[in-house]
Amino acid sequence: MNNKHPASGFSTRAIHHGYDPKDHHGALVPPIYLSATFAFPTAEYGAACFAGEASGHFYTRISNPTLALLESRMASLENGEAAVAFSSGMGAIAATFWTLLRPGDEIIVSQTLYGCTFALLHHGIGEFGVQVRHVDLTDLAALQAALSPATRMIYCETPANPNLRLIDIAAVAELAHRQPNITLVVDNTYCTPYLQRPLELGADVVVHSATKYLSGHGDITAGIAVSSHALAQRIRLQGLKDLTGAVMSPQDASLLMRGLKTLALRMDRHCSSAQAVAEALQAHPAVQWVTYPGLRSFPQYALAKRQMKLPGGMIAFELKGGIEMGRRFMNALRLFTRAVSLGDAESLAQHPASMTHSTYTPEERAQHGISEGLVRLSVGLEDVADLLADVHQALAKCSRPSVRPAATAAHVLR
Ligand code: 3LM
Repeated sequence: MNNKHPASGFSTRAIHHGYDPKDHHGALVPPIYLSATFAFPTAEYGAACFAGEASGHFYTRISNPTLALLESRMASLENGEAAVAFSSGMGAIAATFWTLLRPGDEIIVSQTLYGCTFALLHHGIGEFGVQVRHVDLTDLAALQAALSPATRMIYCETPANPNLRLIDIAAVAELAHRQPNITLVVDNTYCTPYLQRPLELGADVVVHSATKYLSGHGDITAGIAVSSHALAQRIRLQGLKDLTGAVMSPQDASLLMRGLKTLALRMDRHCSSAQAVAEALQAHPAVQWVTYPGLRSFPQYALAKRQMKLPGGMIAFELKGGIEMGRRFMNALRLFTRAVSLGDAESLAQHPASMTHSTYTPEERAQHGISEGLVRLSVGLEDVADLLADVHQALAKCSRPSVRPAATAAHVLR
C-alpha cells in the first residue's frame, strides 16, 4: 500500500496516508469497494488465502480494500502497527474481549465505564467464567494488590464516560507489564489520537467508538481496534471473523475517512468551545459542580495537561436541585439537542443515569462515581457565542434565589 507520507504531521496523514490517486485512475477520493467476495485467479490461490499463506482480500468480513485503507490510516494516527475496523464501538470492544479472554482469566477494569461496556462485562463475559474486578486505577497500590497470576487484561476509559475521571496510562502500563501476559486496553473514544495516543504511553490495544469524534458527523456507527500486527491479526481472525462478525461496511469506512480529514480542526474547535462552556457553568450560581479537564478545579488537572494535548469536548455537571433541575435545564435547551452519543457537529445534552448509564443499578452508579444528577454535554461545532447564549438562557430557568457559588467536582471524583 502506498505510503508517501510516513513522517508527516497528523492532519497530513489523516488526509493522505496509504493512498495515491495515480493508482486509482486519478480519483482524489478513495473508491469504495462494494464487493462482499473477491475472485481467486486459481483454486490453489484461494486455498492459500484460507490457509493464511496468501495475503489477498477474499471476503469482506475478513478484509476489504476500503477497510484496509481506513485501518492503515487509523494505525498511523494512533502510532500502532495495525488496526481492525468494526461495525460499532461495542463490536470492537466485544471482539477484543472475546479474543483475549478465556474462562478462568481475570480482567481488571477501571471504576467508571460507558454503560454498555459495563453491561458487556457483567452480563456478558462475566457470565462466561471471566472474573471481572473493578479497581480504582488512579490508586497504583490498589492495582498492584489486585493483580494476580490469572490477570490477563486491564481495561479503562480515560477520560471516563461520563464523569471524566482520568487514568495515568503510562503508570498503569508500567505496572501491568511487570507481569507477562497482561494486555492493557484503553478506550480512547473521548480523546481520539489527536488528543491522546495510549500506545505511545505503553498500552497494547486502543479501542474506539468511531461513531463519535472520529467520524464526527453522527451518520454512522463504527468501531476500531489498534495494536501490534500480531494482536490485530488475532482480533481480526477470532474476534471479528468468527466470534462477532461485526464488520464495518465499506460505505461507512469511506464516511469515516471523510471525517478523519477534519479531525484535528474539529477537535481544536470542540475543545475551545467546551472550555468556554465549562467556565460559564462554573461561574453560574445555579451550578452545584462542574467537571472538565481544562478547569483548574479539575482534580486531575496536572495529569490532564501531561497526558492530553487539549481537554476535550465533553463536560459533566450537576445543578443545585439535582436531576429535577437537570431535566428542567435539558428541556429548556434550544440549540443543544437532547440526545445520547457525542462528538458530533451538533451539541448534545443527555442524562447518563436514565440514558447511557441506565445499565448500572442506582447502587452501582453510586459505587462507580456516577451521580444521579449528572448532566453530560457534548459541545459541538456551532458558534460558541450561540452555545453560551443557549446555556445561559437554560440556566436562567434553573436559578433559585438562595443558591451558593459552584463547587469543584472533587466530591464526585473521589
Ligand atoms: C454515549 N457511547 O452516548 P458504539 N466506548 C465509549 C462510548 O462512549 C461508547 C462506546 C464505546 C454512547 C453511545 S448510548 C446508547 C450512545 C467510551 C458509546 C460504544 O457501539 O459505536 O455506540 O460505541 O455515551
